[in-house]
Amino acid sequence: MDSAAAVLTAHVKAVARAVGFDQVGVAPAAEPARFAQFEAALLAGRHAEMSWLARPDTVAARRDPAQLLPGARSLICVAVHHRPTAPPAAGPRLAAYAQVQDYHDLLAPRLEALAAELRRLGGYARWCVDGGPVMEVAHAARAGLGWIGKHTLLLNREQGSWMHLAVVLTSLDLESDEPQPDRCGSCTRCLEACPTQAFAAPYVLDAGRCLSYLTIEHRGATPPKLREQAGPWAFGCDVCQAVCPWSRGAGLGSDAGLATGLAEELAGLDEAGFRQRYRGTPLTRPKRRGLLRNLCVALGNLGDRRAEPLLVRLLDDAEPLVRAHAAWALGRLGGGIGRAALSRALGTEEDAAVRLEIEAALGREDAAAAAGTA
Ligand code: B12
Ligand code: SF4
Ligand code: SF4
Repeated sequence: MDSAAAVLTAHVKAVARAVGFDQVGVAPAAEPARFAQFEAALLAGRHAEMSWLARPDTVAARRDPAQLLPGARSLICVAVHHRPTAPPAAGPRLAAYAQVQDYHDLLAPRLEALAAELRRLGGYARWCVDGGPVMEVAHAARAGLGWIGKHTLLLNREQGSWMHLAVVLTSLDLESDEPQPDRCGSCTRCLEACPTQAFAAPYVLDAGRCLSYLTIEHRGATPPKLREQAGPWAFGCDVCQAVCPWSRGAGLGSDAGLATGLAEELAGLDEAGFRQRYRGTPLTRPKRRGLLRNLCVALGNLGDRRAEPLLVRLLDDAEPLVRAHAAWALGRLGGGIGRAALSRALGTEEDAAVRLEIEAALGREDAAAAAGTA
């Protein structure tokens, strides 16, 4: 690479830092390393119901960045850090990143500013954050921002994996950075700590078992077999990141009290009111009904019977998905108020799936009573 390219690259990196990125590196606009594993994951159905990952046009774009920006030569990979700072509050848990402004909105103006500079320099530019068909983790690793951990996320020695990634594609010819060595070594902490055993192998995630998928992307009922394993997680999950030695003892994600009272508040809002109230935060992605579904599961798992009156109220919610999970949670809590409400609801409930949940919840209570634990 000539010195003109080196000067141009240094300038572009300085601009990236000036507009607010914590890290920046450059990778060639080429097929990401181990693309075959990505295709194998799709073939094995490890993307669960995220069919957009398997759409032929997006697979082609993930393989070849020039499909997104014809003439693309370089990828500018950027990261913003978001290490949690406070210990988690009691109650349902939200992933650390969900407690601040949606990172997509936070990053968009910075990415646009960087792209505008690239255009001013005579290149084409296009940016993506998260939703675009770009293998952000693989390219960021190639650009030297960190290495891919066994938990499939990008991490480095300074920040662990507490960062969000984005990519700016450009036709400018920039100097690529050197990748970092894999520093996972013989460690397997993230694989062992996963509450749902979602890792089929190191570097291989079975998304359909991951709580992040189940609480954010999945639209239907939480699979019954994974509900207890979901523990307190109501939106996303930080376990595999938090147990990593490179996270340097950061707490298991702070929720700054946001989740406390969230279920109460949601119970009193309709979908439109919810969207209005939580606009600009990531919490709107699963919609009100999905978030309440998750909160019911978390409240059931937390075992605090003070949640019973709220769950009884949710047995009357307009959404069958919410009623079904409120029934499950009441059955799991096993309290008298819940039992009476479940029996009442069985007399009026018309949705077949919800009836099944109520019957299962009452059955579980009978079993608990027989064992003397109710
Ligand atoms: C789909 C998706 C999900 C899915 C699936 C995740 C997954 N690991 O595949 C779900 C909903 C489960 C999810 C969850 C989370 N996600 Co997500 N997700 C994405 C998204 C949109 C696409 C990822 C993808 O293509 N997955 C498909 C799989 C098959 O691809 P892959 O694992 O990357 O494939 C590569 C590896 O398999 C690798 N490989 C295979 N074998 C080997 C062997 C070795 C030795 C190595 C090194 C590599 C390797 O090669 C493949 C090709 O390059 C990206 C954004 C993007 N556009 O890239 C964010 C992204 C990966 N997610 C992110 C985050 C933060 C999360 C969560 C932490 C959120 C949370 N707190 O709840 C969790 C973490 C769960 C986890 N352990 O991965 C960040 C990661 C930041 C970082 N530090 O890496 C991203 C980059 C979003 C962003 N812009 O910041 N996510
Ligand atoms: S985010 Fe949670 S559920 Fe998903 S792989 Fe990591 S530890 Fe497992
Ligand atoms: S917990 Fe261990 S294996 Fe997992 S990403 Fe961190 S260093 Fe790698």
